[in-house]
Amino acid sequence: MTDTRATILVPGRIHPRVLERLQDRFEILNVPVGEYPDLSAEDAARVRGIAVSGSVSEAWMERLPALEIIANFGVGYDGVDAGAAARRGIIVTNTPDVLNDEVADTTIALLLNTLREFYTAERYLRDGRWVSEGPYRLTPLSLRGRHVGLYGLGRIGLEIAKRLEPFKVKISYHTRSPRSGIDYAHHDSLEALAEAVDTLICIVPKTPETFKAIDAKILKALGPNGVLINVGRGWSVDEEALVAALNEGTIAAAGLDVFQDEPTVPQSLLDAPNTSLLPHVASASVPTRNAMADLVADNIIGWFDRRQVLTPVPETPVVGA
Ligand code: A2R
Repeated sequence: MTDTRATILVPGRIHPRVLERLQDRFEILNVPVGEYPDLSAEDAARVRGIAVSGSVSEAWMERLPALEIIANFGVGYDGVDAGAAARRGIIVTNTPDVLNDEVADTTIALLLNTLREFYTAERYLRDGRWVSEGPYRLTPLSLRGRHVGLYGLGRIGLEIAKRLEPFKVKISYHTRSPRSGIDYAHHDSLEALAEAVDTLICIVPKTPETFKAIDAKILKALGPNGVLINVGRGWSVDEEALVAALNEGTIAAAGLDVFQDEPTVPQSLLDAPNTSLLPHVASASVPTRNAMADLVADNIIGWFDRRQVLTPVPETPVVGA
């Protein structure tokens, strides 16, 4: 069945390619982000899909009685109340896999930059200090001899681990269940992992269980040579504890691409020593964001053309029955 003129709601902004792909086939309604959709009852009754890069609460679902699918731009779909959607028989899709390589590449770059201070060294050169003051300082930190722990070894975590192998570091991980067919040492708890390693990479989703999971205790366990890299969600790190750990030398350095309250980064974190801070750019290249946009569009088109989606989230009801 082809169902070409279904109405798709877009709250706030989304990658332009999503709109380009959808606008010929669907009626697009763009509304501001807010507590409830800013729509007449008549328009609300026509909405059958949402394409979103942000959040969709149950309050939105309640006001959209014909809603069938929410297509989320991003692998992390914590902004969408997927449990509520499932209860209402609404499908939720995300954009897994197409960003694994980009995020893994960025993670390695962030790790190396945090250890070897390339950004600061380049600034030194550009400021003319190489000429006036001589060579840039030897970096106290190096990847040599490190033991890297992955908190999360899913689609992205595994790509990070594979990239780490040729760097000749030791690799271990913590997940709730050990991943089959993997030789890296599994630790039953995050604390045990942090005790065992000196470099911790966070790549877990935002869930109630992962809230501020990396706290003062974990940072202490990581130790004075410890380096924290976060490319998952800012939610998983207690930023106050991290600032204290950096200032007090409880750990050596941190590289962060994600923050608790984006785009605001606390001044205390900006002022803390030995950090490399990026504005949530891990997947932010033109090719990768285009692939993510295509997957959002393909999920919506697949649903209205064939009642099939490519990448439903695990909470979503079984489709096509
Ligand atoms: O725990 P497991 O066995 O389900 O392993 C998953 C792990 N994980 C956790 N590990 C320890 N404690 C938890 N409470 C916990 N919750 C989840 O995180 C699995 O190894 C990994 C998630 O893998 P995927 O679902 O394949 O996600 P993907 O595509 O790697 O992306 C991870 C996150 C996204 O949710 C965004 O927030 C961010 O990266 O871009």
